[in-house]
This record gives sequence, structure tokens and C-alpha cells, in this order.
Amino acid sequence: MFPRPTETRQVQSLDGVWNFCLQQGSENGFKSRWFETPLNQVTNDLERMPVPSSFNDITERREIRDFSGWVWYERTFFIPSTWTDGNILLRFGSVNYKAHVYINGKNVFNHTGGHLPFQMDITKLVRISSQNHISVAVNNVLSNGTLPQGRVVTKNDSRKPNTTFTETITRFDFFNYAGIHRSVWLYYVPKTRIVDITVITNTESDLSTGIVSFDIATNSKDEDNHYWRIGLYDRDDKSVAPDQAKPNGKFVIPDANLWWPFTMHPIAGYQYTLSIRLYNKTNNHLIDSYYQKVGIRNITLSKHSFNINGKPFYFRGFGKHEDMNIRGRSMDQSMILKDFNLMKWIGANSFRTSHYPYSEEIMDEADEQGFVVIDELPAVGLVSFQRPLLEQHLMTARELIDRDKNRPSVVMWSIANEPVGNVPESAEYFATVATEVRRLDLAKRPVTAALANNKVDYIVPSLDLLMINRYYSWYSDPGYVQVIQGYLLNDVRNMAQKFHKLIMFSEYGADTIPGMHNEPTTIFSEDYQVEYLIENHKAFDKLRAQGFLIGEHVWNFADFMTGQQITRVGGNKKGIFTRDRQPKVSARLMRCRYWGLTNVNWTTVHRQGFSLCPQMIY
Ligand code: BDP
Repeated sequence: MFPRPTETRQVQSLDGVWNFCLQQGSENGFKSRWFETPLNQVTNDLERMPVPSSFNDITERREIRDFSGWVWYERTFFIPSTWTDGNILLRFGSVNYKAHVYINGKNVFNHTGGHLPFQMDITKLVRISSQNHISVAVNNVLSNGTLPQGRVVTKNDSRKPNTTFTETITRFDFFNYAGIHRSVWLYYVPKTRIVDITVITNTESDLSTGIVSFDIATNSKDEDNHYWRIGLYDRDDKSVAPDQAKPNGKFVIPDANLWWPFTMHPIAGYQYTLSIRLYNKTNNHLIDSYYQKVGIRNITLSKHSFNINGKPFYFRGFGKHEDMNIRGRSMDQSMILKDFNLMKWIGANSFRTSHYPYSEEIMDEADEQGFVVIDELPAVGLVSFQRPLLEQHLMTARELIDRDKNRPSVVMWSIANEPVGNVPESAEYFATVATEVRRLDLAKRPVTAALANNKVDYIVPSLDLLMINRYYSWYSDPGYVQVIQGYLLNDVRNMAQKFHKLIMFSEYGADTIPGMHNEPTTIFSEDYQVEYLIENHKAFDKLRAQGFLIGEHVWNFADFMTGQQITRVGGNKKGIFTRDRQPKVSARLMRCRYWGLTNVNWTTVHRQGFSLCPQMIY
């Protein structure tokens, strides 16, 4: 449950500037108990570090940018003197990759895996009457047992004898940003409280009656002494159905406002509020309350379409990254809102959280603005499938589903991106992950994965539908856009015939240096990107006519930083927008394509300039 303040709950942010240092060479902050003393007493090398942020690009020090190993964060904080009756929780939105958390010198929690929240109870460790100290040791090393995988190699610094440095080799191209990436909260909650909420929505076949089923859990051992008041309210705060008195049940809403994706209905992203209140029977005091947003919609797969509220939904959008200059992979509200505005401008209706779960703030915005999300686990480029990795994969799936299970925006779970295809044991591995995801998600969203080529026989049986990443005339035959249509049509028709599953494009794209132009086109120019996209779109349109293609996501929304590789000039440049969110020439092409794929003809769109854009410019 996201830390939201209510009548019974209070929130205090620990975001701000923390102290920071690297643990280098022979130093061992655990043995030397760095968590017990202020960091300025153990090192002269202290930096001031913003939270949330990646640490890599904040300083002018190369060894911090490229660091592999443990880093230490610390700060002090006060607890309000009124926080005496309840419990005090500490919650991190995400820390990449491992975090060991200490409060006043005591280890309170260790967490493995970035991109997902974790929370701990620190009531017994904090002092109300004086300052408290928090330190967090963070490790960003990737191995065969981490999700995603990677490895660290040690190299000699030839300028100084016996001096080494390390390089992280990743199985993905995006920069391995690390640090406290999302907000840190102190959350004061009642001792007896709501601890979990599950909401499942549906519509009756008339599509106008909405059903909201709910199940609420508490940590109470004394249920008999409590009573509930659970209500459902519309956007104007009007009750839409009689209140209920049990922690599980169902609301039936005649003439419901359904949650529709952007461009599918004039009101996109409509959400109700489930008001949950727990009272004490003896004195009628409010024990706890929480307000959960609810979007009513249903998802079905039919032979030829992916349906939302019974209507075919065609995915138009992007593979993205959480990536921005200076702050790296940090949660950043300005970036989030800018990205949603650009996606609306261009006529997209969906995105994939490639290649890891995105911040709750992004997901909230998708719920709110009616963007459809394919929620991806951080399983990118897996090459080996041992038991410890599987355990981590399952744990991450549990954490993600626990976090996002109530979100109307989330319509599918993607359990991997481009795993290698020729390892027989991956069949059982993915079957186990997919089964667990289906077990955990009571809303039974479809399970999918993004596949790089045709060697997918081991994973496909575990998937409800297929996402495919294809780069004809980029990674093969670069410069020859004339190959695209033939190869794509052949490849995708074969897949459709072989597997009999719905298919969507989850990646296609070409690196493009903004400002580079030529005719006839050559790779890396803006003109080549446009030509490349047009040829792909022609193939998509032919495939669409055959009834198994359910969408297209271009790679990538914006340019993003990568590790240093000779195939990347200042990062991956396949963005339709630059890293600072300005349009390349291709943005207008995509705008025509995406709006052209809608049935929308509303005045608002015309006002935004859509009427200037011919339906199909090619
Ligand atoms: C795909 C990967 C994606 C890369 C992309 C590329 O899924 O993460 O960024 O290639 O090379 O294979 O641009």
C-alpha cells in the first residue's frame, strides 16, 4: 500500500540531500561498523547526494560514475513527538540493487532487487526525544544470480602499480544506474490497521453495469470488536452504491463510468474511490482509514483481438526507460508529466515498462490519464536459468503484483525481455514464473514476454500472447530499408501460423543522431529513421489485415544513456524524442501514424493540430 496520508495515517518525507561515500579498495564498512558513526568520522571523501537520484552523474568523479560495489548513504531525522501510539514504518520506493538499512546503528532490513518498494517497521528502533540516524549501504553489482544479470571484471590501472579498477558488463544496453532511486518515507500508521487491499473489477455484458469486488486484510487479532464502513465514491465524491459492512464483498454500479484508455472514450482514465474505514465497536472511534482508487474495466482476449471493455484495443505507443540527464533513473515528477504530455500529443495509448517496473508515480499517472501499461519484470537478456535466479524472479513477481495488482492501467505482465532461446531448462523456468504470476494475479491478466527472434519454442508455451522485437535493416542489413517488408512479413506470418497466438511489436527502431540529414538516406540520419519507420508501418498494415496483430510499440520513446560501447554514440539514440524530450523529425511521422490509427475525430484533437496532419502521409 502506497504511503498516503489519511485521518489515521501521517507521512513524512526523508527525501533531500544525504551524505554519501564509496567503499573502496580494502575498506569494509560492515566490519568497520560505518553504520554506527556519522560517515564524516570514517572518511574524508564525503559527497552530498540527492535522494531520490542515481548517484552516477551527480559528481565530477569518474570513479563514482563507473563504480561497482558498496556505497553508503546517511542522514539524520526527527520523529514528531505525537507519533507515540502507532507504528512507524520506513518505506523506500526503490534502491538499486541491494540495500542494507540501519537505524541508530541497528540493521533493520536488507532488500535485494531494484525498481520495487520495500518497507520495514522501525517503531522500536527510533527515539522520539532526540535525533535519529539512518544509514543505507547500497550495492550495484550484477551477477548470474541477479535480475537482471551481469558481471564485474577487474582491470589493472597501468599508471599505478598494484592498482585495479572494475568494469560492470551488463546483459542489457541501458546504463546500470544505481542509488536510492525513489522517495523515502516515514509512515506513521495505527497499530491495528489495514495491511492489504485487493480490488477486482468487471463489467456485465451490457457494458454499463460495473462490478467492484474487494477484499481487505488487517493485522487485527480482535475482529469481533471492530466494524467496517466501506463505500464507493465517484469523481464528484458522490456515493454510487450503499456502504458495505464487511471487509470483502462486491459493489454493483448501474451506469458505471468505465475506465477507458486515452482516445477510446472522451473521458479517459475514470476512477472511483473505495473508501475503507475501520471502527471500534465499543466507542465508535475510527481505527484506520485508506482511500483506494478504482478503475472499472475488463480485459479479454479473443481470436483476433485484445479487448478492453469488450472493444478491440490496438496498442500504439512506446518501449520506454526511466532515464534523464543528471538524475539518471530517479523518479522525477517533471519528467513524468512531460512524458505523458508528449505521449498524448503523439496519439499513443500505451507503453511497456521496459525493462523493469517503473515508479508508482508513473503508474499513478497512467491510471489517471488512461494509459495502458504492459508491466515488465526486470528480467532482461537472461542467458542462464539456475535456481537462485528463479527464486529472485519469483520474489520480484510477487513484489510487483503486490504493488500493481489494483491498477486499471496494467493489462498484461511481461515476464522477460529477450531471453536466450536455445537453453532447454528455460522452458521449466518460464513455466514456473508464468504459473506463479497467474496464481498471484487474481484479476488474471495475460502473461507475455518480448522475444528477439524465432528461437522461442521453450518460452512460448508459457505465454498467452507474444511480443516481438525486430530490427530488420538495423542490426541486419543496415542501410537497406528495402529488406524490411519482405523479412518482417515472412517472419511474423510464420510465427502466427506456428504458435496461433496474438502478436504485437514491442520494439523496432533505428539509432538517429538529431540534426543529421541526408538523401538518399544513410543510417543514423533523421531521414533514415523516418524511412525505416515507414517501411515497418507498411508491413504492419499488411499484417493488421490478417487479424493477429494487436499493436505496435516503437523503440524507444526517448534517447537514453547506455554503458560505453562502440555501437553507441553518447547512448542509445533510437528515441523518437531526444533525451531532453525534444522531437526528432520522426515524431511528426509517428504523430500522423498514431492519430491515424484512432477513430478519433473530436474537436479537441483538431484544436491540437491534428487536422493539419493528413490521415496517412504515405
Ligand atoms: C533490443 C533490447 C533493447 C535495446 C535494443 C537496441 O531489447 O533493450 O535497447 O535492442 O539495441 O534488443 O536498441
